[in-house]
Amino acid sequence: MKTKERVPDWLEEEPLGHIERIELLTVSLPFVAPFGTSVATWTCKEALLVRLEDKGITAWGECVADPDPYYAAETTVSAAFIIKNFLLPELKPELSLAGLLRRWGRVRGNEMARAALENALLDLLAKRRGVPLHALLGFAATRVMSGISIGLQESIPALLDKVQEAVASGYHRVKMKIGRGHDVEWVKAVRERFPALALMADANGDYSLEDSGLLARLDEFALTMIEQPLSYHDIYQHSLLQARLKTPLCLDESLHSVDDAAAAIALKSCRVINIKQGRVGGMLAALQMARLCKENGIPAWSGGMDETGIGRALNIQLQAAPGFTLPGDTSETRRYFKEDIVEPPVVLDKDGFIAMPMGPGIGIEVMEERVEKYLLGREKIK
Ligand code: OSB
Ligand code: MG
Repeated sequence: MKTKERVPDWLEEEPLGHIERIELLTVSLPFVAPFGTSVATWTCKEALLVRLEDKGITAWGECVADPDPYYAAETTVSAAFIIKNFLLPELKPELSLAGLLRRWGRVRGNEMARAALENALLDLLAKRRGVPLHALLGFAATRVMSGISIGLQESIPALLDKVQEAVASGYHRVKMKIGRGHDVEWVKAVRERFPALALMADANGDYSLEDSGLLARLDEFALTMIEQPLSYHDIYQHSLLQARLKTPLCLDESLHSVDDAAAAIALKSCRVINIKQGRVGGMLAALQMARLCKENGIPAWSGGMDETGIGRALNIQLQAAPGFTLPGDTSETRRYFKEDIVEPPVVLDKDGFIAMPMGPGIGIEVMEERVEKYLLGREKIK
């Protein structure tokens, strides 16, 4: 199976050049409502941001790690540590981005830390050329599909209200979180009320193979997929489960690289793949993964990590690439934050699509006074 692709010339050839100022910032934005999953309930979005400044250009990256290791092993603090001590020291003006990524090859794991810095550098390169990121990467799109991920709710009526709201907003598909004690009855209630809805469920690894019988009961509800039913570090057991279910499985947190995705495809562990650029090491790795999926007839979609507008903009830019054939977890800003740190907010058009930001780089503007307002800490590296 092919897992490598030729990189664009600019990526190999263009030196990254001098960067005047490099900073790491941590912000915490309150959510409009707590986001509950089988692994944690988050009441705010704490995010590590990478800020680069050079000749009047400001570029940004957002690390998708949470402050805790409940969804993934990396945290905001571990990512800052890795960026400062192992990734930034490799950055030299004469290196191209591809050259830098090769030097990062010694660093194992820590994909979220890499992604934050790689994405900030990509934003800088695109802004220097005055082109949107998707164009720099060789893609074109004017809009992308939308999808919403509804957290675990207090009761089935509360869940039905949330789904109703999402349907009224025009989302192209709805994902509901499930977990032990919040599964068959909850999915059944949503399906009975919304018979034609494109609906899926995300368990965040709450089940084990012994639950195959229970999970098979979900087959009758025509879910487009079940996301990560088994452990966050399993690929193999998912292949055994997939063989027992009619519903397609989708892997999220157990795929950290293109090679992981290749293993999952070869083992038939899933029929769909969730690509989170932040989880797999950045935009370039995400594009390789999308290409692998496309070559193997595996539909892919862009996941989300409740990002601020910076990470959300990256996810939208990414979806201009071929391979992202399913709606992602890309939702309107207002369902996460009363006030975000970027303008303009993400909104759905009358057909439920999200407009591709056409400004240079990630295409949106970071409101620095709001970053200050939600700032937990700021460290100037250079
Ligand atoms: O499993 O996809 C997940 C959010 C945080 C951590 C893990 C997940 C999620 C989501 C929300 O489902 C996606 C979003 O709205 O950004
Ligand atoms: Mg998930």
